[in-house]
Amino acid sequence: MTRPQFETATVMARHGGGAYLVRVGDEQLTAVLRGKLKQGGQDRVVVGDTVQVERHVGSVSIAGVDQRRSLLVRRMAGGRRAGKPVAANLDQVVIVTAARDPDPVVGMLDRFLVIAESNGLPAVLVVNKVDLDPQAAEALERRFGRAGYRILRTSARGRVGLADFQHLLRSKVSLLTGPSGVGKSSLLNAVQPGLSLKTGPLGRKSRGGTHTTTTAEMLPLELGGYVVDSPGFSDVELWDVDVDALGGCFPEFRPFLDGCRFNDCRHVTEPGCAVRGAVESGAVGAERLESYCRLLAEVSVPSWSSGRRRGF
Ligand SMILES: Nc1nc2c(ncn2[C@@H]2O[C@H](COP(=O)(O)OP(=O)(O)OP(=O)(O)O)[C@@H](O)[C@H]2O)c(=O)[nH]1
Ligand SMILES: [Mg+2]
Ligand SMILES: [Zn+2]
Repeated sequence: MTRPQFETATVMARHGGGAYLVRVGDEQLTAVLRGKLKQGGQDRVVVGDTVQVERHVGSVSIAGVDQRRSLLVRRMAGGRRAGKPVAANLDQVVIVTAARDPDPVVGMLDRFLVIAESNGLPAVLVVNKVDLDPQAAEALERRFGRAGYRILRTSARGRVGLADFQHLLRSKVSLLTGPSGVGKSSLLNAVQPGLSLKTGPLGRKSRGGTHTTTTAEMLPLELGGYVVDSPGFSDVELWDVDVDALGGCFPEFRPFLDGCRFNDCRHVTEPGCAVRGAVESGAVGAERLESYCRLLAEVSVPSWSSGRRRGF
């Protein structure tokens, strides 16, 4: 008997029923989970995974998953204990917002930044549709720039900032996320027209759009690297971050965390809080502390409690 010949492949998308679109070199194949892997459930293999595949006559199977460099996990508080893996082996999270149409919701952007931070992934903000409202971009730049984030201004329609956007994606594995209708797919089409991603007008049903992109799919970029174009969120589910780790998910708080009088300071009402002190001295933005407090209230509620809806 000959020994199985494994080939290394990258998982590009998940079809239903334990089948995945994988890429071996330049070849795209449909592969199914083999034996033992199947028992782990569908979450055992996610977009971005490096897997070992084996070719058979008429089929390809996934025999193993390589160790992951990173894993973006979405945890639903009060739901299943284990988080739902979204994508593996990401280098960065690119959070896209629009300057207008839909209007930016800063609390939602804070929430996404925290998710990236809590997963140990660098995050970059892209403000798209600057053609519609350059001033909105400036306000976002001030707020998030002060928090230490890099912000790119783009217009897929007006072809603004596309070289920077390309440079951001080059040779990296990026997750593109952000509300529905902000132009994530349009931006990708603008830097690589061959992708021909479906884009759509804003839906009337919800302010957040109608979800033109519906599944996370990894796309190879001609400039090198991959990008996962994920469906936009109109309502971010609660991502459960450890209460004690939340402060550290706000990069501009970090220099002050050791300065609080109490080791377990939550930066809410404690005396001698260095983070609140930094807000008073203007080193940290008050709005970011407000976002922090709102998220803290969410993650502090016991998981058995209901009514964990947030206010935006
Ligand atoms: N004015 C303007 N409109 C844009 C720009 N980029 C995209 N749009 C429009 O915004 C709408 C939504 O764009 P999409 O690319 O489908 O948005 P998306 O973020 O991929 O949305 P989902 O797939 O639903 O998450 C489309 O009508 C685009 O033509 C831009 O830079 N300026
Ligand atoms: Mg899209
Ligand atoms: Zn404190």
